Amino acid sequence: MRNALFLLFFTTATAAFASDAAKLYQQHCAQCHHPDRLGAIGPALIPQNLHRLKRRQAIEVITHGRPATQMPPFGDKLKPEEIAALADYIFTPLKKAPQWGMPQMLANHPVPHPFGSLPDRPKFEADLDNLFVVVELGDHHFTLLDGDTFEPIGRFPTRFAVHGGPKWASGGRYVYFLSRDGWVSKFDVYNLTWTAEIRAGVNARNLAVSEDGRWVMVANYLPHDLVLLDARDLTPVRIFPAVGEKGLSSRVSAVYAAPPRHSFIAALKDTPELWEIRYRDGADRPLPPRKMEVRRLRLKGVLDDFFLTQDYRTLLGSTRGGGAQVVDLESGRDIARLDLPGLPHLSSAITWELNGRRVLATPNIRKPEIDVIDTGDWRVIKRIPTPGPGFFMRSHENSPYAWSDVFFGPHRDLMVVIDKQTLEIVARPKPAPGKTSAHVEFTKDGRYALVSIWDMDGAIVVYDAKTLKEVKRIPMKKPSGKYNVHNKLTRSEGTSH
Ligand code: DHE
Repeated sequence: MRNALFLLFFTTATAAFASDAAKLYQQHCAQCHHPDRLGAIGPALIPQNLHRLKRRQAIEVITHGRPATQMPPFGDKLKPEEIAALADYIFTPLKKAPQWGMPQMLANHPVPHPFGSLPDRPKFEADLDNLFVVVELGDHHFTLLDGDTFEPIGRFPTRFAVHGGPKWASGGRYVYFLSRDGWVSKFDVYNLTWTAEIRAGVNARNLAVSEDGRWVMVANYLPHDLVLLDARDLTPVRIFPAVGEKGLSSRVSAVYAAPPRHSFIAALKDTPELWEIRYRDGADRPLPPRKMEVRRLRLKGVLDDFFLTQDYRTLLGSTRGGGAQVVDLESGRDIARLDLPGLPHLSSAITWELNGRRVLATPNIRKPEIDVIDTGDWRVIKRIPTPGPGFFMRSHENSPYAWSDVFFGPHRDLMVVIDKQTLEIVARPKPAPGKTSAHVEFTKDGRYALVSIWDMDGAIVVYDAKTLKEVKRIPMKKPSGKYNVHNKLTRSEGTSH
């Protein structure tokens, strides 16, 4: 009886507490973060979008605000227990899955500069084939960097929490960005301005652009779908609900463009299927969106992350629970299994020639090793021990070295440089002792390697890729990835695609 009374009291108290938090939310947060917490000028406040934020950090942000953003402090308006209740509230799952279809997308689709309305000549002088986009997570900006002088051409605000590689397209004139909250933003490099945006989902994974510059495909966790956009002004043209063969609705792990196949390749996260969606037919004629069909490839296991070989005939995917599977994209068959412990970060893998064979190297985000695999017979030929697990790997056709970070663990301020022929670590640069260093990208000629110091008081450190000596340091706010237009558009073997 006492227990039942206590339970009744507890349940009633919790319900009252939750409803108080809901009221507080509507009063203080809804205007910027959306009445249903889906995000508006402020980010979405639902567990799916917050999983990199800890509860104590949420309390800190509500109390003190977020510098360099429009988030004000509430410490003088709300009591500590009200702030704690709000923090709990935003980590509470929504009662109903949010609706995000064509009407919602079209209501969130500003087009400040319609396609074709801006001049076709760049406003600045630089080698247009050696520009970098550098994402600065610290205050949600990106810098357009001249890859010859290493001088910034401009710095521009982005949506909150851009994730994944922004995609260069149309010979380097446009770049497409995606935020975790599902905002796709198109930047015109010639005119140094954003031309169109759309919110294509509530919680998005990544986007891909077709090689003809015609289509953008967005992979979403929430809702469960792929969204096809007209790349010119980001008008949504088709939604592909991510429903597996057995009727199970699924999140989409990621989508990539496969240029020689004229298709998008996507992996489903909750059912073992890979999808291929072609945008040109067998006679190489463009297909209208309604005729783009989903080709389903059945897999033995669900893929979290995957890598497409340089010829786009084969896919190597990491399987939940360890190991990796190799899929032949033509036949749709599993052709090999690999013993890769931990969680290889395959979207960051690179390849090169070694003794006449093409090898692939991947960092591992759970194990302190880099695995080198022969792509001819899919044998692991070397496991290179590293001072900690890594996130990103890079090289360049003109460089004898492959670089990886050591993103996790006590040695996160180190980088490792591997000789691509001996497979030995030959240097361990420490660009900023005590600060995480990560993510390398090379200039178009491979002469310089750029490393991010992942810190609010951070920088891009430029190394001579041959002597491994530092040549320049450009201050930036928590720079994450950087993307060289030439290396991306030529699909360099040393970078992600
Ligand atoms: Fe990423 C790329 C998934 C956490 C920074 N990350 C990608 C891609 C995928 C992915 C599928 C490829 C997208 C593309 O470029 O088209 N990332 C995941 C995860 O599943 C994971 C582990 C958990 C999650 O939160 O989703 C994850 N990623 C992170 C981070 O915590 C990082 C370090 C900081 C952040 O921005 O949130 C991070 N991911 C990046 C970066 C890239 C990326 C910088 C682009 C790499 C590149 O150079 O191509």
